[in-house]
Amino acid sequence: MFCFQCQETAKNQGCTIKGVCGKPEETADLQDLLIYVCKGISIYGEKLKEMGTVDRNAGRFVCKALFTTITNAAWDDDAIIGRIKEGFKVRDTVKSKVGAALPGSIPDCATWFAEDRDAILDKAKSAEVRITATENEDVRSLRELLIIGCKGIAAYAEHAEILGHESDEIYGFIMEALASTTKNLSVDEMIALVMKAGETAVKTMALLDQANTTAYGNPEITEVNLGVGNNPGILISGHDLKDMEELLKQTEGTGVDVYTHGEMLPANYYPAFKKYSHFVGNYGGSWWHQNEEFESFNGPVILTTNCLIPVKKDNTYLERLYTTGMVNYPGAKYISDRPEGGAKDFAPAIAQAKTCKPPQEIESGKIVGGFAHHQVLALADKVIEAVKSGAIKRFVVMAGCDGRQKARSYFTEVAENLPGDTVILTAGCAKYRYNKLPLGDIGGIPRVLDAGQCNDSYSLAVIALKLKEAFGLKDINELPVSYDIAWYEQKAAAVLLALLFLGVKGIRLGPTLPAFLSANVAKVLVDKFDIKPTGTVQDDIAAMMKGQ
Ligand code: FS2
Ligand code: SF4
Repeated sequence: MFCFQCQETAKNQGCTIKGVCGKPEETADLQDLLIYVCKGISIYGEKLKEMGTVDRNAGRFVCKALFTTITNAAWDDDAIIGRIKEGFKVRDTVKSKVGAALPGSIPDCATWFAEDRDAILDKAKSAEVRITATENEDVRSLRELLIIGCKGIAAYAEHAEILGHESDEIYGFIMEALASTTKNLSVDEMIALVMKAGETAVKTMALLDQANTTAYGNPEITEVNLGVGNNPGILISGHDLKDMEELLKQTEGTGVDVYTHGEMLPANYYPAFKKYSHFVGNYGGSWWHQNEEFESFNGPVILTTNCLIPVKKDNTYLERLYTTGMVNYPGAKYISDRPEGGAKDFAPAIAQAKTCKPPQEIESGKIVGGFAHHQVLALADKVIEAVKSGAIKRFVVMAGCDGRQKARSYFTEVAENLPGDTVILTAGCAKYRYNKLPLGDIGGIPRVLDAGQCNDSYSLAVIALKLKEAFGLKDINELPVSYDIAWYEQKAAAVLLALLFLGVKGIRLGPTLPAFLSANVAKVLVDKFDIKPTGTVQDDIAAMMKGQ
């Protein structure tokens, strides 16, 4: 195996024996093979696009497949093999639509086929399927930066599709991008595709924002309860709001309460969900605390997307662990896709919840969130006035992911030590490093404004663009906004590319720069966008306060 797609990769170089995340070699190889098959589909998909059609079914499949390979999502080899086999059928269909229009030599990824499990496992082990099959380090870096960005885009596109919002442009680009990694392109052509991935990431997050807010209303300022009630509960984690909707409907009146975990916290901010009295609040922190928190929750836990981490030997919650969508785990119960026009069936989890003890309280009190673009823009006059009067000197965007590494205490310390006239804009699970600190407010504006999930980083971009307009500035970089981004997995890479596409310069990225950036590719990003690694808390705060 060779995997370097997340921030915790071994020695910040690559996992080669087993993932630091716990991903076994065989699973990693199968995920690479799934990408390989998607490249084959994309070769035909790109040609079909040139002929004037984007095959939506292929676009949907490729998004699901890329999402499957995101860190901490799919752990069940049989499920990944099933998806590989499904990929052959999708490829055949797109190929038949292209007909004889594809001349020249076709790469192996577009023709290789196997029925047998062992043959699939053998192929997964072969060197040609691996990331390291691209020998030149810089070419590999640019290809993988593109694929990793596309994984994030694909996850967001999949969420939007579930809510009935799709875009041929997004599907078409993802296939163009995957197909490009089978060609010998110039460095400039590869960089152009990476930038186009940033543009597509913006469009995809906008589409998802539209999908979420059309279905569930605009997030609004909300106090979220951190304590527990006396009823048994179901804990729902991940990013899928449609699953949240269906679970709330199906649990209503059953005596079973619903709590969010991790990236599902922002569901508390949506009007369509707040109306349910059995939706009690949020339980626990970010994804990497789950071994303890799922244990003490006592009731069923449903993972709708990443991040799901391996169950430890002394954990007892596997028998009440449910997965759905792209997430799977050996021994956990899988909730199947919704039938056409129907809903997923959460009945087994609800029935099990009734036999469980109520959650054990691990904290109490409330936190405030719900500052997506619509809510912040409703407060625009107040915010602009606070900036003009000097009450707010600077905004610091601290969006992104949380993770296990000790060095991430940097983000808590930055939040604690930023001057009292600064406001932190956050989104994603990075927020758990500081969203429970008593940081106060500025004239009623909380000093931590949580826009929502990692995809809601889009909201932060909308807010920045509106502020630029309100202050009559030409360049987004003239705003009193600094970016101190925490990354972990591939959606954060898509968000980063989106910010670069929007012209944001001087982003600090930590706790380490991605291993998938070769020295030369990192240099291009530094020279072009002034990206820098996070440094010490004091130096970074001092520099940010000077607008550096
Ligand atoms: Fe956090 Fe994990 Fe949101 Fe990432 S829960 S690191 O997948 O997508 O952010
Ligand atoms: Fe390693 Fe991260 Fe890949 Fe897991 S996802 S194998 S930790 S690089």
